[in-house]
Amino acid sequence: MNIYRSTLHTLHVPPHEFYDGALIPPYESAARADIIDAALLAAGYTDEHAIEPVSRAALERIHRPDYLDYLASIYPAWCAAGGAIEAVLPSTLAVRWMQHRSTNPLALAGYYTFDLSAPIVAGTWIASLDAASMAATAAHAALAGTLLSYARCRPPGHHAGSDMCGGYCYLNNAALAADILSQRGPVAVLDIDIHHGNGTQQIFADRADVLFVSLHGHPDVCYPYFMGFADEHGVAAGKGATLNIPLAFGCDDATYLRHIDVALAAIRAHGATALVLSAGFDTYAGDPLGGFALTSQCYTEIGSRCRALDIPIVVIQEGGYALTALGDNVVALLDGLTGRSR
Ligand code: SP5
Ligand code: ZN
Repeated sequence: MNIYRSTLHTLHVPPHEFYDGALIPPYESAARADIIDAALLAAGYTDEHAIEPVSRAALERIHRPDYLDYLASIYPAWCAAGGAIEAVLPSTLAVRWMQHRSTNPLALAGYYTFDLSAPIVAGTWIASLDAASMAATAAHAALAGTLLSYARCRPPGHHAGSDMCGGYCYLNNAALAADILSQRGPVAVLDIDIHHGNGTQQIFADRADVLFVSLHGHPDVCYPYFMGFADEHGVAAGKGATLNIPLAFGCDDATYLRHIDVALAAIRAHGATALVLSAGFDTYAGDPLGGFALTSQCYTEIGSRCRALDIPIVVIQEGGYALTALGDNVVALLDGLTGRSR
């Protein structure tokens, strides 16, 4: 199994996030990556590979050029325009009937952001590019014959849409990997983060070749609230290539695995030639941003059922905030994917 990780993520240090109206320390922190790295090492998952910088052209296939320019340049522009030096975090968002695209940096931030949990600091762009590069490199390795890769992406990506950041996400690492893999034939994204992968769904909504399947907390009660319902099937040519499986809070291993089998049946029916596993671990029983009750063993079982697909798999790190268990849970998933028992 190829492992992709680096230390550039430490340049992305969000100072805070708004959580249901409260300004709190960010859940999505550099400590998460450190914990995962330590667990990978202790478990013997050490087959690290070099990361190739992702091309602008590859990014432009999933993100709008103006959004990429925004991410790359907004921090200094925001500060120069009088925004707080702590971070770019707009207090006015361009919603439904307010869509004028201003050139004022203070306004632009509200045009390209859908919530208050994706602050941009000086190093956010470099860190995001690095995470995207891991995903792209892993996808290229899969095209060249590597059966399994794990990209320890930070910041995560599945909430980032074609032109919006939010939910700790800026560039959509999983979508980038899936798009690269789609050169070879139909692919599937299986999103197991507890939060619906709204960005990934939006990016692929009109594509028939990329199946997006997600198991997540029911959006009536779970972030991101406005997307992820079972009646969203995709649009235009993509109709039928989106499958949302919203689940009630309290979901346990047995219930979850029953629905994983539904997801895997859809992936087989799609004829997927490769799988991108958008792997969040906030479904874990102890997760502060979760609401499900999965055990560590469940991740091993998810991994082993994905392995049975017998197609190349690229694992992309998404959420997971129960710090004491995060490392063990990542290793548990990888054990299932590699067929290793401990
Ligand atoms: C990548 C990822 O996992 N992003 C998640 C972003 C979640 N943002 C926090 C949403 C706050 C929801 N409030 C929960 C109320 C339950 N006490
Ligand atoms: Zn999540």
